[in-house]
Amino acid sequence: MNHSFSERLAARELILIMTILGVVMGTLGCDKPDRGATQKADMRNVIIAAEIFRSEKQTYPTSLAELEDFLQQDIPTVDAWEQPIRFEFSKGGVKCSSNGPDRITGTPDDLVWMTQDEGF
Ligand SMILES: [Ca+2]
Repeated sequence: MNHSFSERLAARELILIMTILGVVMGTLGCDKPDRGATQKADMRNVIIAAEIFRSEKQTYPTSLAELEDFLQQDIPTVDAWEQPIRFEFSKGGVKCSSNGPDRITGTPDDLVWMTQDEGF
């Protein structure tokens, strides 16, 4: 699927606006979402970024470094509970997961986000 330059630009601008709003709201303390909501938003943004990467390059990123280079910014690798976020990259998609509030893998509170073309 090819997107016009303006569509790609609009998607990038949307991510930039979402990021700026998150930083501003966090800095001002005017929004104190629970850790789970913040974590879900962060992981969703990684998946959105992976989809934009694919729309431009016709393939998913194959590493965190490749996605960070594309975004020209670092991606958080620790979740809201200070545990490592797991990233899985394949030609068929990207998946990121967190152990959730209990910090234990494979329990019902785990958070998982993945691209539409799972490929796992
Ligand atoms: Ca868990």
